[in-house]
Order: sequence, then structure tokens, then C-alpha cells
Amino acid sequence: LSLTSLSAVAATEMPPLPDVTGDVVKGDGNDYNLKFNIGLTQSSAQYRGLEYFKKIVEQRSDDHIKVQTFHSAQLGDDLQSVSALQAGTLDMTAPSTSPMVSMFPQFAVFDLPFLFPTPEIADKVLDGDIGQQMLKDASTKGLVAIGWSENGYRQLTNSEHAVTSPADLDGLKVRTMQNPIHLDIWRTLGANPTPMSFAELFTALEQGVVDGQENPWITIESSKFNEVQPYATETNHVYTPFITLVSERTWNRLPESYQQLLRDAAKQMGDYERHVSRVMNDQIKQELKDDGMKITELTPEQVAVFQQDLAPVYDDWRDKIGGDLIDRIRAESKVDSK
Ligand code: TF8
Repeated sequence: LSLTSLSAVAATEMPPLPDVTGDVVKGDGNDYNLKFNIGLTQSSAQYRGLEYFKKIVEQRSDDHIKVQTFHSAQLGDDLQSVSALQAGTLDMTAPSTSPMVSMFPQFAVFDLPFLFPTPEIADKVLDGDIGQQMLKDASTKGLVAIGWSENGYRQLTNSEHAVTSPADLDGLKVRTMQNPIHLDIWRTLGANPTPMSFAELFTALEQGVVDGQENPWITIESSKFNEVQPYATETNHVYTPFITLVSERTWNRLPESYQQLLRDAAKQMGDYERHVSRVMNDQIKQELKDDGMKITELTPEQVAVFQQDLAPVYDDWRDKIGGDLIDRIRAESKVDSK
């Protein structure tokens, strides 16, 4: 995968998908149709990843598996899609981990503020023992978890004023994901958080039901939040993964060779999608600036104020999530900075 081939990535202009590597996989002679639905739009890195997944699976199954892609929550938002997988009415989805913490409490570790200082550390955690064990642990309750890609680092946007410190958040109505730690984060910072499905968010921002929201730059741009949110702050407060899920009912119908093909394709999608996401992230931030969005980049000292204020969130959640897991992730960061 070459970096130069991606240097032309822009919201409107995507590089060609990488070639598919690997031989054709023999199935059982049957044809399969997989419906794969995601929450973000066609111009997201997530959708780009989905297109690559489709290309790999169709090519390597010699078109015996057809992947039908759906974006923008066409077949439901994150939580509805997960329920549809459990019911067997949808085959695949890739939600943020955050709305799933009520099903899988350890996913809450991804909601802790500032736990993943760099994308490389996130990769080490997701692709290493911790992430791979989490995929196994989440392969229950009618779901099979087969890979990680990324939503990415979250940034705050709002309609009211520039935010440079927690004091600027006083009373600001911020939409959060349906997740208790996110509620805790924004309450602790002095904002007035409201959990809401992503599918309802644009309208809520447009109508002033909420003043702000937080999501990665790509999502801000691909969902056109910048059209109704003139201010942004580069907080990088949380790194959110996407988890690739298959309905267990679908999974059990597939021959083992095709199950392995889906695992391989999910891994390749994850590597590619994270790469596209990171390149697009920087370019889109610049595009948003050029388009007149007022983006506040925090100094390290200003970030430290947010971090200090959020320290109590760790005290509240450490035991519930598992202090050991948090410590193992922190240890990965230390190894990396040497
Ligand atoms: C959120 C998430 C979403 C994604 C996507 C819609 O804010 O960050 O952007 O989970 O599936 O709800």
C-alpha cells in the first residue's frame, strides 16, 4: 500500500482501490449474498473500506459471494444494525464500539479520554493480544466479531463560540453517543450532554436542539455538520474504533473457507481503512479551515487543562472497566515512546 497513491485523497476525489491479493477461495458451490450496512456516508473512509471489502470478497470467491453495501444508516443506525444482525435480517455492520458497551462492558475502555496518544498505539492495541481477545469475547450474543477499523480521534464542534478551555463549555448542549462514559466526560467538563443516535444528529444540530457534537473531521465533513457548526476545537479527546461484525446466523451458513475469507478481508479492510482515514483526516481538517470553519488548535498546555479536569472520569470507571486492561494499554504507550 503506497502512501503516494493516497496523497490525492480528498472528499470528492478518492484514489483507486488497492489490488486484491490472494488466490480464489473454493466454497461449497452455493452462492451467497451479504448485506453490509454502515452509519456513515458514501464520502467517508468507512465506506471506502467497505468498497475494498466488497472487492476482495467478490473477487476471491469468484463472485460466489456478493456483497451489497449500504451507507448513511440506510438499513438502520449502529444499534439497530447490531439488533438486525442478531435477528438475522442483516448480515454485516461496523458500528462504533461506544453504543455497544451495554452488551460488552470492556469496550468502554475505548471511551476513556486521552488513553490512546497516537494512532500507532491504537493499532498495537487493536491488532495485538488485547484487540484480538476482544474480538473473541464479542463473538457471542448472535454476533461474530472479525476485525477492527477506525472511526478515529474525536473533535468538538458547536454553533455558539470558540472553545479553548472547559470553562467555555458551561451549559453548552452537546450531543453524545449513547454511552455512559461520554455522558460523564461532558458533564464533568461542565457541558450539558444529551445522548442521541447519530442518525438524528444533523437535524438536531440544524434545529438547535443541541449546540454541539463531537466526531472525527471526516465525519464532520462527510455528514455536513460544518454547514451548521461554525466552530470546532481539535480536542482529540477519544479514539473510537469501528468493529466489523457478522450475524452468527449468516456465519453458520457459510463454509469454513468462506468464513476465513471474510476474516482475511476484514483484516485487509481494517488496514486500508485506517490508512485512508488518517490521510483524509489531515486533508479534511485543512479543507474545513479553507471553507471558513473556525478551528481552534489547542496548545499542549490547553490540552492539559482538559486532561486534568477529566482525571475523575478514570476514578469513576477504572473498577467497572478493569484496571488491569487500562494498565496494559498504558504500558503499550510507554514502550512506544522509548
Ligand atoms: C457517532 C459515531 C458515528 C458512527 C457511525 C454513524 O457519533 O461516531 O459517527 O458510529 O456509524 O455516533
